[in-house]
Amino acid sequence: MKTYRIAVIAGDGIGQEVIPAGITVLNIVGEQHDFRCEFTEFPWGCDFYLRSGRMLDPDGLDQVRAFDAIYFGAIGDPRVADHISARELILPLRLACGQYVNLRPMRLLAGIDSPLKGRTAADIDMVCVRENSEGEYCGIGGRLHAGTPDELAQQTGIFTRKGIERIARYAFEVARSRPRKLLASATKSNALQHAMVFWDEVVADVAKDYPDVTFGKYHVDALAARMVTHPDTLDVIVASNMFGDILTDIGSAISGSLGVGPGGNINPDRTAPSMFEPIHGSAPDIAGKGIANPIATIWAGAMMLDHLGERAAHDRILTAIERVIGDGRVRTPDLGGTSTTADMAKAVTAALTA
Ligand code: GGG
Repeated sequence: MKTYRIAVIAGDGIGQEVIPAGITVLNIVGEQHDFRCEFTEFPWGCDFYLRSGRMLDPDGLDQVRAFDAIYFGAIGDPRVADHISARELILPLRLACGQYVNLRPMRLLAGIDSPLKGRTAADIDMVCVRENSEGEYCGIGGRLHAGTPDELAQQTGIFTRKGIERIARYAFEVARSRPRKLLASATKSNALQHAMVFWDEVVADVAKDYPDVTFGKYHVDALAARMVTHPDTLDVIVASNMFGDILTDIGSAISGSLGVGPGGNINPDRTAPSMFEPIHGSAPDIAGKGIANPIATIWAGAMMLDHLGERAAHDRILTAIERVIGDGRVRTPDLGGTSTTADMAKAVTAALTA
């Protein structure tokens, strides 16, 4: 039987509640499709930081490189500054593992009400291909003259031809694989005359290799508005690190809840493990109540199986999610119901065997 070695980092807050739901689903679907996931849990996150002063083991990045994939929950805790929890765990993992693509489907599932009036599942079906290794989140910069009237901060974005070209090519391939074959590039070249003009030039060069894909570029502010006013005109979006981060929260919100949006941090060259996570954070306001929506995490687990070559198992999980959501009897509070995380996980596992 095929065995996949999965590093599990449940992380903080509701990450600790939704990851077990995802693991239950992965175990069941493994039995159904004749493979096994062997999970190794790492206790990294903010509690670990408060005990040790580090977000992960000193050799943590080397430890996870040995796995086939990483299943990640959420990060963030009010007791630890956000720039520590994100910058010292999730971002180094993405860089160390060459996960230069952040793939985020944004789909309104039938049965969920979008906050956009009159919109149904037929109107909202997008995927964002977010650049995940450089751009605005490269971490270069610094502060000077702390606490004085002359205090200053500088945060630099890095955009390389290699980085833009490879994310654009990946996005065009995703667009080519989808029925509508549309690609929108998020830019801001009217204001960012160096980085975003360069982005536009490189993306336009790559577009020449994809005459079958209908390509357009939008300033990111206009694109954000278009996602709300005309989501049906959008299919695949390619965006820089920060633009993609922001646009995908909009995409998830118009899909009914941040609790349903999955994400894959992909190393397309497969030289190191890819990492799969719900796009939501640790939600300290509901952590510990057992009411977090596990759908995003379960869906992220399905994306992980797809990446590992288990397409049929991925499809089975998606069908189960669609059944549960479509049926509407089990709903966590983010979707207007009163069900618990465990109720939702149980409903999905029941649907897997139905
Ligand atoms: N489940 C993912 C999570 O906890 N994300 C919080 C975060 O720090 N996100 C930053 C990013 O996706 O770049």
